[in-house]
Amino acid sequence: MSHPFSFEVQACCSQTKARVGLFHTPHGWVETPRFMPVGTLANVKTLTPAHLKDAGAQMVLSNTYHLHLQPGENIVARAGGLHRFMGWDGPILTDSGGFQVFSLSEIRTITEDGVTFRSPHDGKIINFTPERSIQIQNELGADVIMAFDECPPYPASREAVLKATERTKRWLERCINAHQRSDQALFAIVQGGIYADLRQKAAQELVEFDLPGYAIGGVSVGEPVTLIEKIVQVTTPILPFNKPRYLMGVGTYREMAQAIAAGVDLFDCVIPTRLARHGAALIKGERLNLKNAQFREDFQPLDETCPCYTCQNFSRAYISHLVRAKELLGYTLISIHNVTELIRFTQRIRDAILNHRFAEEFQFWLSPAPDTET
Ligand code: PRF
Ligand code: ZN
Repeated sequence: MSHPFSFEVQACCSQTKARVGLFHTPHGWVETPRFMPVGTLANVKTLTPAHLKDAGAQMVLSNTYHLHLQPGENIVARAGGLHRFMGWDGPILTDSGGFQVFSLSEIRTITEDGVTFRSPHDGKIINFTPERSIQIQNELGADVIMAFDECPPYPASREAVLKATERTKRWLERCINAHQRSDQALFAIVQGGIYADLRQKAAQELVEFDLPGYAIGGVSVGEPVTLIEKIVQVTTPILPFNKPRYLMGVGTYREMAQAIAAGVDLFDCVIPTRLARHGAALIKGERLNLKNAQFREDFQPLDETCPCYTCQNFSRAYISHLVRAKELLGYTLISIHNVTELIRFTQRIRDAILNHRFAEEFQFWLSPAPDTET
């Protein structure tokens, strides 16, 4: 396994910085730009790997924090690694755990060494350090593993963000030293909050480490969407052209289109599966709440232009019935559609870039955003 990872830019848009790429991993390639569904606990909620393949998923995400708490990385390793354990033979990416500790556990302390928190299951004290996160991710065995970073909250002072950004760089060095497996690509994460100069400084410093990929973290944490767009635009020009770029936790139509125009390749978000569990379907950028009375006798598919299994076989009336009755199949059917829809959106952008029509076809999403909170 001499060069298990490579990234080729295959085409570029002439009016924006958008590009089409192919990312090779030990478990196959990923065509970019692309949306990655989130499988927090080694499953994308309510979907089987067969559903994910049909939806066009190429790479899926999972989480170090959740898998460490249950079932534990030792069980996953004994199963033969995450791919075998979850029955997904395509590329997998694991997030490093720090962000999930900050956003999900109540009691936590951050020091230079790492993060200490209480297990929400049994109250046991758990310590995550850069070394520990990498060791767990080495045991889980995903194709792409993420550096252990500190994501400052929004809003946060410049001083606080500067501190978190500098610590993230020191933690990256520790991650690189701890990383043991050449068949896993370690991606760095650029922090820096809403401060353009801190973002650029962080990006410049992290690029020095010459890693196989770079992520933009610390966005979509409550700031106005116009700031997300600005942060992405000032960061991407500093990242290496010939390495994949991943915008963490972003998966709305507008933010993905804008970020792709700035040169981002990969996205993930829980939106499609979370909305599905609330009975909401994504249709051409809008959200349809299937619990609304108007759908009880609506015998059309969710989206007549969608090729997904749900839209080919079932009506809004049927899905509305399932969701009202809290039948589990309802959540599966909407998740199939929503995940397909977001992957198709990024696939349509990919095709448009290849056909030199991205800026025209996606003008609607590329125009300035209304000033709303994320
Ligand atoms: N860091 C990590 N994971 C993340 C984020 C981050 O900043 C975000 C922010 N949107 C989502 N997931 N490690
Ligand atoms: Zn559909």
